[in-house]
Amino acid sequence: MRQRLMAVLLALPLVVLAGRPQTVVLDVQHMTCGLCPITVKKALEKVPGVGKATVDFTKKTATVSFDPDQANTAALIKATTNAGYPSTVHK
Ligand SMILES: [Cu+2]
Repeated sequence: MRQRLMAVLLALPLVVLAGRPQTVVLDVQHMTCGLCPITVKKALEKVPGVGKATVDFTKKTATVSFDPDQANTAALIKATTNAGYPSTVHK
């Protein structure tokens, strides 16, 4: 009984800390060939907290869902920029 209570108490903070996933669309520059989106996707998915990144080569955008407690838009932009693809938030 006591052990179960302890387990519940220990698990609680994790539940509280887990933020809702947030999604952002980035305009990505310099994607000139079909392999570029793969590079951009990989760079984004390496950022801690990023769940899913999809890159649209035709629209030159990247749609990224991430945990706002671990990642933020600036970190995502930095990741694509470091990979050679500067990006900005799509408006
Ligand atoms: Cu390319």
